[in-house]
Parts: sequence; structure tokens; C-alpha cells
Amino acid sequence: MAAVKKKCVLVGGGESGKSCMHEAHIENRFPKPYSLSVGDDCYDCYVNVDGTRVLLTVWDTAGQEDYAKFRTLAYPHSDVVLLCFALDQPSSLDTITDYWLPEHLLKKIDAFDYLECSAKTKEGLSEVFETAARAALYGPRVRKKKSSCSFV
Ligand SMILES: Nc1nc2c(ncn2[C@@H]2O[C@H](COP(=O)(O)OP(=O)(O)O)[C@@H](O)[C@H]2O)c(=O)[nH]1
Ligand SMILES: [Mg+2]
Repeated sequence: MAAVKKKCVLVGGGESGKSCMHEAHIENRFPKPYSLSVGDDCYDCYVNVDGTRVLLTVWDTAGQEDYAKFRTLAYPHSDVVLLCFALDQPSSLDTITDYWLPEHLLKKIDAFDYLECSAKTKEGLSEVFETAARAALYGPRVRKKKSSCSFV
């Protein structure tokens, strides 16, 4: 069965767990020691949703503000953006509305879904990428004029 190609971008502050989530998903291991992402890293994975095989290219970006110009190069043609924050740092959730949505020029969140996962225990991990593929396939719940990209 031919796969439908979709692009997924991970954004969120430095240390929100993006790289661990991405590595736990592809390598099936929790990375250590801590490594700082500086550039964009991307990988392909196949996700089956509702009978459709999706080839999801996932871009892991660097969250630090210093890398904003570099990071935004990853945004064009995204089908879905995963807005990440650390569950054990509630203040990192504020950065979703204060920093990450404005960087995507959106005024309020209209996310396709909200999910929690652990890169360490793998709990909820595959559901994150299944939902990302589903959001990429079906598009935003309410289609915006300037964007056909979904946010999770
Ligand atoms: N307990 C726990 N720690 C995590 C989890 N995911 C990431 N971390 C820790 O959070 C820190 C930042 O993770 P990292 O993936 O590098 O964040 P990034 O900067 O968003 O890519 C590291 O010290 C990780 O060990 C998780 O699911 N559970
Ligand atoms: Mg990282």
C-alpha cells in the first residue's frame, strides 16, 4: 500500500522533552546522557491510521530562543506541529501560548488534540505519533484562512 507523506514538526522550549520523545519513538530507548539539540534533526516513520499508511517525517527542532531563525526554517509545508511542554514544569505550558503560538502567528490555540506521554516509560508515546498522523491527514478541526496545518 502506498504511503501518504506528511510533515510533522516538534516545537517547545529547551528541555521540554522533544528529543527524548523523538528518540524513544524511533530508537525505542530513553537517551542519556543529556544532549542539547542545536540544529534540526529529522527522521521518517510509518504510522497506520484508520487503514491509511502515513509516512511521517518528524522534524525535531532546537527550542532555545537563540535558534529561532534556524528553527523557523523547519516550519514551511508542515502538516502538523506538536507543541511540547514538560509535565513536571507547569510554567513550560505558559510558553505554548506566550511564545510558541505567536512564533507560528496564531492568536489562540485550536489544537486537534491534547496528549500526555513519557519518553522514559513509553506510556502514551505511540498515541502521540498516531494522533499526529491523523491530524496531518485530516487537517485542523476548524480550517484557518492562512493555515492548513494542525496543532497537537
Ligand atoms: N522523567 C522523564 N524525564 C524526561 C522525559 N523526557 C525527557 N526527559 C528529561 O528532560 C530533559 C530534557 O529532554 P530533551 O528531550 O533533551 O528536551 P528538548 O530540549 O525538548 O529536546 C532531559 O534531562 C531528559 O532526561 C520523560 O518522559 N520522563
Ligand atoms: Mg532537543
